[in-house]
Amino acid sequence: MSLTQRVSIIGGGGNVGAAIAYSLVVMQEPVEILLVDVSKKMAEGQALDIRDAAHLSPTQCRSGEFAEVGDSDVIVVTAGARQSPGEPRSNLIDRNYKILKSIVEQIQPIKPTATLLMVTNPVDILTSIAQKLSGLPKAQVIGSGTFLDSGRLRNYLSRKLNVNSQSIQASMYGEHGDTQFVGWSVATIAGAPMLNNPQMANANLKEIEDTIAHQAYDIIDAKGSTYYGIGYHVATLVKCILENGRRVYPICTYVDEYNTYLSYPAILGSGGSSPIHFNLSDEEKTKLKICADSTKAIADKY
Ligand code: 6V0
Repeated sequence: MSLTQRVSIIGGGGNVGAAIAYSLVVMQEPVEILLVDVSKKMAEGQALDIRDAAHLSPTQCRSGEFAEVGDSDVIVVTAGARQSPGEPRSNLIDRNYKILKSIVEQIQPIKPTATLLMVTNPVDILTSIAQKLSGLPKAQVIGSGTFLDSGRLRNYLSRKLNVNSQSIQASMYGEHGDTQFVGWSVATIAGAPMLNNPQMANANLKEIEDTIAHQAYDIIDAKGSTYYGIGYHVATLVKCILENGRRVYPICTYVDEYNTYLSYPAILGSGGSSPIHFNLSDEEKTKLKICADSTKAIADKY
């Protein structure tokens, strides 16, 4: 059966790329997945392994060449170095910029309607750089941003409040990095302000925020890297783009008000993303501005 939509995952020979592909298979997404990697052997191995599962799903998966990528509907980039235990994501910028630049050169021309989805860290800075390198419209270049961190937050609050995480609207803002923060002033349980909930009365908000922001370090300390959580979250974004889902997710999106890419709630569909306005508190707006200024200052150097 020939499928009409294609997702290419560059870095697909690695853990995160393979976890995204596997998640799409489990989600039964009818799409052709192309795994592309500087290590052809790893891409081929992952594709063969995933294909063993994919025959039970409408998803197809194979390894491919850089020259095939530009024609894809969604191009996901997971290629690059990952954090060592204790290392901040920001340390990866020089190494991963070089890799990103060489990738974008190799996949041109990119189909004008494609969405480029960055996952490689530091993801918010590299999303900004990917937009400049690719020449695609700003809306069509996005990053996974704080979608994973926001999932971790909802998961934590769900357990604390004994409410299903689907009924919790709470997000991490700013960057998928050490300065991310919770938008407590706009967090709700099914529309009711979260901080009015009696169970939150004595909660240490800073401690919750720090726990979420540092969760990746705990996983990396224990098992070397994180991939299942990010894999499922990115597959969810890919599915939303392919199906023009128009759902709101906290992702890395271009925010005009701050003149840069930031992790911020945005509507996601086949044309890419557009941020929606949240009336954050003055303190939260200041944190967002600090984050925007530092992300932009670094991205502008490249
Ligand atoms: P990995 O398992 O080492 O895979 C990386 C892959 O990239 C390898 O297969 C490499 O061969 C490949 N690669 C390197 N250079 C190139 C190149 N020039 N062209 C094509 N492929 C190349 O790492 P892992 O998959 O664990 O992590 C990948 C990236 O995702 C890292 O930068 C992580 O920091 C980042 N993550 C981002 C997350 C997020 O929330 N945004 C979460 C987890 C990991």
